[in-house]
Amino acid sequence: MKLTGAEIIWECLIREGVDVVFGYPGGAILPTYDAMTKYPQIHHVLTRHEQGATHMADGYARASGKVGVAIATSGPGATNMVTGIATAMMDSSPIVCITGQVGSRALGTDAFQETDVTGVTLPVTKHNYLVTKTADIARVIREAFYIAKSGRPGPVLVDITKDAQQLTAEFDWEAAAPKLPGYRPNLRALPTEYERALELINSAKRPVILAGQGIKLSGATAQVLELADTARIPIAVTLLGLGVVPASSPFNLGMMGMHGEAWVNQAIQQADLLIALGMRFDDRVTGNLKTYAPHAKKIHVEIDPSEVNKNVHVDVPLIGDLREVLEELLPKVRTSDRGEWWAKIAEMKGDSAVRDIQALPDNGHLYAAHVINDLWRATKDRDTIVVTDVGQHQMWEAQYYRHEKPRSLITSGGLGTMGFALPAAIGAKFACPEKDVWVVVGDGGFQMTSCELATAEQEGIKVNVAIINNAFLGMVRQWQEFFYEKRYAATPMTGPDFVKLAEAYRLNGLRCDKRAEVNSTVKAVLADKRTTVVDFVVEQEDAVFPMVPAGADLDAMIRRPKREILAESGADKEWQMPNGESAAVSELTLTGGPSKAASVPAAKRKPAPSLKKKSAETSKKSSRPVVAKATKAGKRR
Ligand SMILES: Cc1ncc(C[n+]2csc(CCOP(=O)(O)OP(=O)(O)O)c2C)c(N)n1
Repeated sequence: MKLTGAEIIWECLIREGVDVVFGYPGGAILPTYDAMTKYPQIHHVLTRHEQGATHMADGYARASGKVGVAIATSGPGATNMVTGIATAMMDSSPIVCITGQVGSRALGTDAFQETDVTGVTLPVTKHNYLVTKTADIARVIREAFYIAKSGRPGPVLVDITKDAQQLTAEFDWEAAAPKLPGYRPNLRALPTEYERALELINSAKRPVILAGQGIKLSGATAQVLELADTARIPIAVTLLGLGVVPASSPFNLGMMGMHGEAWVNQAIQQADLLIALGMRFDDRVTGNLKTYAPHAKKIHVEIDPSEVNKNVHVDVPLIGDLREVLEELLPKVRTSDRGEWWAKIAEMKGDSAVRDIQALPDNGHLYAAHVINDLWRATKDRDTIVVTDVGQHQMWEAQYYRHEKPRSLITSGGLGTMGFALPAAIGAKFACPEKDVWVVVGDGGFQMTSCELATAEQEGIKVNVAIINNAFLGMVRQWQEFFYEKRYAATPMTGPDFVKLAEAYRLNGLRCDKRAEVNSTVKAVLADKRTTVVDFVVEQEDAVFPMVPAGADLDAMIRRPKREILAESGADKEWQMPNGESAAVSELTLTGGPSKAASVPAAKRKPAPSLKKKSAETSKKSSRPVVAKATKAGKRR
């Protein structure tokens, strides 16, 4: 059957099982948009920005496990996609991006809206194609889907010239089967490697499983839990691995790394064996590589051979699909109780409880951690996906929202892309319309892609947006507080009245600045059929604890001082120096955490003088603490 290139694109998408695409039209992709009208079985979501389209495709892919599709025009349309593509690449998310390109004769002439998009995206795609011939389109799209979802998933970009979309060619789906002789996504470990791994697992005294998102990607949750249960091995989880084993599992220690639990990092540093499952020893996870897990042998189970020995030297690599590897290992893993090791871990855990901000009684101030914890309580019995943005709120979400299921947390872990959350959540909602989708986002990141509220409204879908509004680029402010003597350069940030913003998009907006009202606010959000934006007005200068300073030893953490917790609750003022601190760090530890100045309830916050007038013009409810310029924290109010 002879079809135009544009028609072939849609025919291929239908055969790949695509039911929704996210995109934005323009000249070079116009033939494809024109042909779209003949294919109503695929729903097209018009985004407000091409970055939004890629994040939506990414969110769709992460929530469903299927390939997400984004479409854009040439030049600026395609370059706007780059951040979303890089985000998907870093987190192994399977998306296919289709971009229009100028006509093949105009290639290389600096034609209107011409950009060498395959060149631009080469380092941030798993693979990419420039297609100039109609007859190649079907094969390339089939290959793109195959590459995106096989082995270690990732983004593939297909750039198609306008004439290739317009001209016709024979469409034969069967004949277009992928031909990729050099691509071998299904490598297998050698039998000797299995034997060495078993020897190490069976003889270890202090083993720790490092659980990454590869467990989710290969669907190996049951096998990991069986390994932990059989050999009584504690599990430490990466940020992207949250949910791959239930938070409530007795084997799940919690999150590792820069903002991981203190005892988890301590356990890793004391381990004699690390069994790394589908994770890549990212620098946020290891801290100082020279001192990382110094006593531990390392087994690395990984589908992508290029990850093995990349950051950390491993003793036994097991290349292959995680579930298959574990199924091979499990029958030969010896049962063991490892009582001493568990006793040691329990001891390390005890110290952390008194530092938890949850130990603070409700003093009328709203702390972000409380918002997340209360949000978790209010939503835990519903089928919920939380999509976070990047910053402090992301880490508090990771610490206080207890994920029980794989794919219940979607977050930009590798690239750390602000602006990811709202569009990714819209994509997730398309993937899982039956689930509640919550966005947990900072006031900074929300403002990067808040235009996608219009997409939610136009599509009539419901996502729930919890803005953790601290009137700062909080995580950067925290680094400035800790490492730049509180010089808050370019981090105080005002925003619009978020309630009115939501209303301007014909959506629902709420504000909450009291802990006691978080629960009722969440209930009100769930009761409303529309997308709802909640402006949670929180303490401005709280910090995420613990924190491993970048490049420091994994167990040299800045901890939330006990004394603050104890002082706030009226108890003793005793506190402890953190482990392995430098003089600077001990100073930071003393000053870190919610300062007196930061403890002013939101309602009593005063705007800085120069912004007073402007602020007074807004409604009383919407007035936000504003900071005119970088000043020392204590002098701002
Ligand atoms: C696109 C992008 N630009 C800059 C950064 C650097 N960055 C990381 S966290 C952060 C602050 C985030 O502030 P906000 O969104 O308000 O969240 P909070 O940390 O206050 O929770 C910034 C600027 C980033 N991660 N992504």
